[in-house]
Amino acid sequence: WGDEEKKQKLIPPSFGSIARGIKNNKYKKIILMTGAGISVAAGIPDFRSPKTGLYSKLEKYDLPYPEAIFSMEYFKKNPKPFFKLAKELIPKDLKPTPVHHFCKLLEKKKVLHRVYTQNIDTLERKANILPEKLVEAHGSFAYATCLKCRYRYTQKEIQPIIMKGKVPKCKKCKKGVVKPNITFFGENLPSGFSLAHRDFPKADLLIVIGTSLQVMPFGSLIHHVNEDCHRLLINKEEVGVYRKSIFSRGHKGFRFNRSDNTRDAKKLGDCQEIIKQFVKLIGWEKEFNELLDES
Ligand code: CNA
Repeated sequence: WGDEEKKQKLIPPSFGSIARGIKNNKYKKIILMTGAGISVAAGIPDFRSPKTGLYSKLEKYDLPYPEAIFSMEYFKKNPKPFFKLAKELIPKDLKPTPVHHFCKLLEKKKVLHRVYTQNIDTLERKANILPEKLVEAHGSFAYATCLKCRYRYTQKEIQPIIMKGKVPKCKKCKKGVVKPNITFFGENLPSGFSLAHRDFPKADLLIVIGTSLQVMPFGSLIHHVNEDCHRLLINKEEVGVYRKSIFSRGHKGFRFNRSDNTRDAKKLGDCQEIIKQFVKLIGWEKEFNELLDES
């Protein structure tokens, strides 16, 4: 490298430089990691936002501890609290948000390597993201399974029962509770998640949007891209910065405030507004607005 090139390599990217990079076709394999924050604008509360997040309202479910609502052990004893919450989480006629449409636009532009979402609300499907471009890392409400005989149901079949406030029971074996295929604590992640080991080292840009990165192993995926892969965080608050308890084993998290940062950028605020700014900087407004109009 010449001196100028070396110097440029060391300057960390910014929101603007990443937008320019997308515009100029610098990034060809973009991975998105998304979380509940991207669906708040669709009317689905996230978990951890103070006051509005579901975790701040769990008293009404009368649980021994907050995580019990997604614990397999507890669900087998008492599935009622989960289904009460599911009523709030299931998208009825909810529409994908601008961030979901941005994911689709990256796919249309052939620069999307994959979307890894923790969301279970199926809004990526509603935004028509191709199934092969999507990993629903914590499962989704799209299907449900009887815990006794494993008979599979579609969302359409069980949603009306959940919306009536009832616990869905299996029509086939007449014994089992039918549980939506979302991943609870104590369950294995869907097989698609294993793609991450091959996918992340190939990425040249990682965009993380609307997640606290607190749920593992999902949150740890930010470490699986190569050292020269740029990483952009779009979130209401700073997350994924080094905390000993979370990122042990020498991981440094995002390096926003560190002198050795050569690859991390952040833009804090409402992700829907930020994505609109981003699209404008990239120069994709026309196609983006078409996607918004179609939905
Ligand atoms: P979380 O822990 O609740 O974190 C959400 C993050 O998004 C927080 O850092 C917020 O500050 C941020 N945020 C909230 N609103 C906005 C906004 N408008 N703009 C920018 N940032 C915002 O949720 P995670 O996804 O990190 O946690 C993982 C859990 C949440 C997964 O297992 C999900 O299944 C589960 N979940 C999913 C949904 C859904 O499918 N829509 C809803 C609630 C919880």
